[in-house]
Amino acid sequence: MTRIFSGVKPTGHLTLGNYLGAVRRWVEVDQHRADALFSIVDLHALTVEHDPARVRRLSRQAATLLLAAGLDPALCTVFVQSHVDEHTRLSYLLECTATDGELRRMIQYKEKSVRALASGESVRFSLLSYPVLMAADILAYRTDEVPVGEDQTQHVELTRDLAVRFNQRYGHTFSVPKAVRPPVAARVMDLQDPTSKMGKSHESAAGIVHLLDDADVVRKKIMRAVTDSGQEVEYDREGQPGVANLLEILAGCVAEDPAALAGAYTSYGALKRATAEAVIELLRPLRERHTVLASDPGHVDAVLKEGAERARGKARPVVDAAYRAAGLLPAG
Ligand code: AQP
Repeated sequence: MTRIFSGVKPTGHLTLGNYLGAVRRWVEVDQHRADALFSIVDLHALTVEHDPARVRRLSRQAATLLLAAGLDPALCTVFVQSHVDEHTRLSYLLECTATDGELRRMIQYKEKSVRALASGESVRFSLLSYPVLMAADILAYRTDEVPVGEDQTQHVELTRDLAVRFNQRYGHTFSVPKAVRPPVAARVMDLQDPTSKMGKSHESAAGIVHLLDDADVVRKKIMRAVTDSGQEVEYDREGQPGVANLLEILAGCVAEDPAALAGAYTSYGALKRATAEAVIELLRPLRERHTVLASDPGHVDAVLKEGAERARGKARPVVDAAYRAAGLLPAG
């Protein structure tokens, strides 16, 4: 059976980008067709300045949102990364496989280290090494497919390279995974700056739709979205990035083609209104289920505990095999 692994980082409140680019596909497709593991990758949230209490809060909130979105613990495994030690155990072996040069080429490292330095922070070593931990997250489960948004493609490429290199050096140990992207809305852009990705840890929330924003807030953010100087509604990512982003969001919500949708609107205002209402309708059931689940944190904790046990059971034999292959003496 195909094995799938993917995750979300508790660095902020989950966004429409996380949902359209990743989570919706996990819910509607992946958990039904494969042995799927979905993780709150909390260790990755420590690579930049963070408030411990906030990371804890966001981790539980992310888990609650994934269940509210429709991940079903009877069909898939939902767990917190730091509850399964195999991820960090394997990460060290992969640090011994990766090179300094290939990690410094990672786009997210370049962007986030510049941002950290600009705001007077030091750049944590883990920001450089985190793609290796991500590779460990994936390879520990002999994952075949990694459903992610476009921004994570480079990290999955690195994971593939590390798997191939390790297998060549020490014998076949890991499956070589591939990234799988959603057909539309693989990269939802910030509504105020449609040339940059809608990211949950961005400072200004004006261009970001959070999954828990109420209907009025969603409407306001979308009606104030930056559009382009032209008049026509055309799907042109280069020439009209703001309009193209709205068309992709609308297309993602109603499962249609963005270029085909463009012809149905004669003004930016009408496109914004339609997009806002489509997003509100898409998120309504998720928000309602979140309210119910959030009132029962004991249930969410129990799901996470059972998920971690299941994940551990799958990862341990793979990581033990990698340790033996690399020449480490078994503990007995
Ligand atoms: N804007 C986006 N469009 C499409 N997909 C997206 N994803 C994230 N943002 C978009 C996908 O969501 C999944 C979980 O993302 P993540 O939690 O690993 O974090 P990230 O990719 O680093 O995204 P963020 O929200 O921008 O976090 P910060 O701001 O902390 O860096 C992934 O599959 C991702 O591709």
